Amino acid sequence: MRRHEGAGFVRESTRRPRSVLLAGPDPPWPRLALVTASTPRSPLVARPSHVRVYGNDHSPWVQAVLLGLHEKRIDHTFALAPPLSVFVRSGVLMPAARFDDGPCVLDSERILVALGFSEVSEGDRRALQAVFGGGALRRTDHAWTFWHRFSFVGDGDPRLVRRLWHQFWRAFSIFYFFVLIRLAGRQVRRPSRDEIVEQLARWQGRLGADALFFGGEAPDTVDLQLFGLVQMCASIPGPSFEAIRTDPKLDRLRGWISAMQRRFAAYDHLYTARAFEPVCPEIVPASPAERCAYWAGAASMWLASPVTIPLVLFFVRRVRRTGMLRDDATPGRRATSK
Ligand SMILES: N[C@@H](CCC(=O)N[C@@H](CS)C(=O)NCC(=O)O)C(=O)O
Repeated sequence: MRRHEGAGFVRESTRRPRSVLLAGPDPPWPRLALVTASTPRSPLVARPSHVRVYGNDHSPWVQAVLLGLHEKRIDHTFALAPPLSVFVRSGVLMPAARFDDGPCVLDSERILVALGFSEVSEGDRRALQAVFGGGALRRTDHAWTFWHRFSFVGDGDPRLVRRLWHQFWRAFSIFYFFVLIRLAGRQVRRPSRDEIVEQLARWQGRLGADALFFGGEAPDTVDLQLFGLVQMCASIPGPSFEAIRTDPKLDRLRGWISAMQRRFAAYDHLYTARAFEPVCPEIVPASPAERCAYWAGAASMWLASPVTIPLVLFFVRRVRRTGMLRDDATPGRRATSK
């Protein structure tokens, strides 16, 4: 089980805690929560006692949330398949997170802001999306590699039966992304290596002269999302990962990756563990039983394609029509309820 106990929360424990009744609209945690004093860059936040994250750790946005929870030492569990009520509302859209007994919240930035990290500027959001597009579009270049790499992702539920069910059912999300990327690949031009390097070089140019992180002395939302993107690229290595690893113009970016890797050396979802210094423990792969359940799910999704393809198209349209993929961090972002 991937579960992290909430000890040693250095960044916030050094501040004087202040008990405040939480007011204001739409908090992702129950009202009357205890909140802590915070810096001007991070709004008042509650410290949930437990967060349940739904998604797949190949997703950069799921990675960003898991990294944020790790950074804050917040107890959390990770499930590959959402509950049915969340699936009905938002399909496989990930990440979704449940703070204690509150409603499920969508969108990595929204979740990270609720955890006390900063909002991202519109320009940074677009630049992150550009890196995402460059990496994501190449993921299905080799169909077998795509399906096979996903088979190793483990589920965090303590009960075997639930883990097997999650593995079987999450095959729908892999099927969904396979169809979506293949369809998008027909409509969107793939960036060349030079364009990928240029996008990444712009990011490294943003690092302050002496700063270890984009957030300054500690990682902030942009660090978590960009490092999440690096993890996505490493999870199924393609041209973006090759550029990140080897391009001579990206030395500073690699320095930042190493700084992040040092900070997250004990993190459970590190796809770059062996690719960058310091070398870290590799991810524990799913058990053979879980992988069998995943492959049974994958076969079922293909066999049931007269049903599953229309279901994919239904959710692709629904997610876009209802604005669930919106990029801005202002109010109006969607949260699915229980
Ligand atoms: N802005 C969202 C983006 C989330 C997102 O794009 N998630 C992808 C997985 S990497 C997804 O679930 N996409 C479903 C879809 O595009 O329909 C966030 O930061 O959470």
